Amino acid sequence: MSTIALVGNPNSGKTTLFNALTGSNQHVGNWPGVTVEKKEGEFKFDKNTYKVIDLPGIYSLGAYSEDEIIARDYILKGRPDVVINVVDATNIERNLYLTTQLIEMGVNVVIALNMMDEAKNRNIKFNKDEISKKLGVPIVPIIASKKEGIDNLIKETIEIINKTGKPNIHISYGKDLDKKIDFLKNILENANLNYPPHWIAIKLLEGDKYVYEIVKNDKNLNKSDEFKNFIHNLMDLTEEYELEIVNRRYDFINNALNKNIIKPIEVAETTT
Ligand code: GDP
Ligand code: K
Ligand code: MG
Repeated sequence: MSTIALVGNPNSGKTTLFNALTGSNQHVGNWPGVTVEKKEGEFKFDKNTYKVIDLPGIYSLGAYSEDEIIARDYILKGRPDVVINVVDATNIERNLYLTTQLIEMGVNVVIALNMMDEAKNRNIKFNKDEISKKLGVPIVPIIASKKEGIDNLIKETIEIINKTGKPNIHISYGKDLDKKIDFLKNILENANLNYPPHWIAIKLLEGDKYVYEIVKNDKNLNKSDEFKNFIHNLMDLTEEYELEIVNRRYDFINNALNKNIIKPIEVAETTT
């Protein structure tokens, strides 16, 4: 059975979409070891059954909260066939920050651009196809609360499930960091770390303690002096790297949205 994970910011409409997809065919449990709620359900399409998982709402995929760790561990170890990234159309810039991190994980992503009714009310217009092309991710507009666009979303999702090959979307973090990522990636590729090397490399540069421990304790990793030195010096530099990585993710988003989103100029509040 293929598995679909729903990922998005809190209040983007994940649970509403989950209900629209699975109807009453769902059950609630807990993630192992924690009290965070785990919702699983199923739907049928063309005689096939698809499993759907509603992941906790998150803004990022770091290791700062239990919710973030649950989401990223599930995406990387549970290996869903596709991630539906629920994006609030009225707040697309901020929501796409999470999308950049899904792209970094190298997983199959489809964006469900939700709250299209609200976006329309606020006169926000998208050049959806151009944004999709720039991000390298398909975008399906939906109104989860009215069950609109769900059929299109299911079709797009199944198309991705049936497609062979991994997505290959390139986010540049600048010449210097890209070089460091490549250096780490080459070494990490020869170990069997259960996580994609490209992702681990970025997380190390961001100073992710959880990933750092995995790398430090792995016995199969060929720790050359060059590598050991690199890792040893890393912790003093990650603050700077982290900031640069955040900025480059936003560059990637702004480049995709540039000229492809029209918003009315927000009227400044007056205090007269
Ligand atoms: P979650 O935190 O991501 O699970 O978000 P929820 O599914 O709980 O939705 C948050 C709120 O947004 C709820 O009040 C929903 O009824 C509402 N909502 C969900 N989808 C839509 C939509 O497409 N349009 C509008 N206007 N409201 C929506
Ligand atoms: K909620
Ligand atoms: Mg929810």
